[in-house]
Amino acid sequence: MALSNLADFTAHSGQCYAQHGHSSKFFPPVQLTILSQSTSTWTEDHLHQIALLGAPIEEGTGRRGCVMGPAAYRTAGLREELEALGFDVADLGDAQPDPALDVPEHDPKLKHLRKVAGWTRSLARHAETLAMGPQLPIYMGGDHALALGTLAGHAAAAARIGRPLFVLWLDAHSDFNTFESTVSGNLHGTPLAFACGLPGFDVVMGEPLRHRLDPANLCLLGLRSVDPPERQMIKDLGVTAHDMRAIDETGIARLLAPFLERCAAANGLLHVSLDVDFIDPDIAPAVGTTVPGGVTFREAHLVMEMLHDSGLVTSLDLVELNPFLDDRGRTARLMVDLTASLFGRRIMDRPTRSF
Ligand SMILES: [Mn+2]
Repeated sequence: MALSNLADFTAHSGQCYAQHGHSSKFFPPVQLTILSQSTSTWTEDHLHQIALLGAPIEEGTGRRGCVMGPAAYRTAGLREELEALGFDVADLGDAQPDPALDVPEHDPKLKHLRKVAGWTRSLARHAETLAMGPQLPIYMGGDHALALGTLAGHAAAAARIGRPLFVLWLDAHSDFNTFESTVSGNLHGTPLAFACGLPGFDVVMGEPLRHRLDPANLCLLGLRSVDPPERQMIKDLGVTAHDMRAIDETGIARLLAPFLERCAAANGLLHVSLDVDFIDPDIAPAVGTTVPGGVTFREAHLVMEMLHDSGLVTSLDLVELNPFLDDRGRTARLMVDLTASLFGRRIMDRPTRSF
C-alpha cells in the first residue's frame, strides 16, 4: 500500500513537471513499477516504538563540538515531536565507547584511531541489539564516524534476520575513504569504505568485519565534495551515487524513488544516514564541513516525506550537528523537523515558522 503511494506520488510529480513545460530531456515519462502491496514484515509494535540513543563522538572530525549533538537534539525537542506524532519514545541516554586497548592510541596518520574503534565496537553492539528488538533506533550524533558502528551493527542484524540491508546516505561527502586513501586522517570520512568491507580496516574491530554492506544496496544522495580515490571506488563498486547536478537536472524524487522500489522489492531493511551537510549551509549552518550548494528546505523535507510514505525505514543516524557553530538552535530544530517529517509529520500541518 505504501509503495503504491510512492509510485502514485512520483507519477503525479511527473505530471506536474509536464504541466510546467519542462523539457522532456530532463523529465522523461515516469515508468515506475507499482507494487501491489508492501513487502514489509515489520510488526505493528515496531512501527510505534522509537529508541533514541546518543552517540556523542567528535573524534572523527577535525573540529570539536559534535559531542554536544545529542544534548542539542534533546533541547530541540526531538522526543516530544515524535511523541506528538503518536510514537512511544524511549530515550536510552548516551552510549559510551569501549576501551579498545588493543588499538594504538596514537597513529601517525589516523586521528583518534583508538577512540573511533572503541565507539565502533560499542555502537555496533548496541545497534545489533536494537535492530533485533521492538523499537526503531535513532542514533543522535555525534560525527559521521558513528556510522562505522551503526552500519556494522545493522548489517549483522540484517544477516540474522535474513533480509538485505539497504543504506541511503544523505551527505555532501561520499565518506568512502580507506585508511590508506584518507588525506586528512579524519575518520568520519571512512564509514562506507569500512562497511563495504574494503581492505585495511581490521584494526577497528580487532578482526575482519563479519557482515558487510553490499555496495549494490547503497545510494548516495546530495554529493558535492568527493575525493578522487573515493570517486574511483564508487565507480569500481558500482555504487548508486547522485550528485547535486543530478538533483538539479532530474529532481530529487525521481532519483530516490527507484532506490526505494528496489529496497521494497528485495524486502530490505533500510538504514538512513542523514548528515547535516546534506542541507544547504545557508539554512543548516551548524556543521564543521560546510559545502555550498546543498539541498533546499523543500528537497530535504520531500526526501523525508517519501521515506515516510515508503514505510521502509528501520533505523536512522542524525550526524555531524555541531551546536557550537549553530545560530540559536536553528540547525538542531531543522534536523528535528526533518526527523518528524520522516515519521509522518506534514509541514503543511504546522504553523509557518519564520527564520
Ligand atoms: Mn558524512
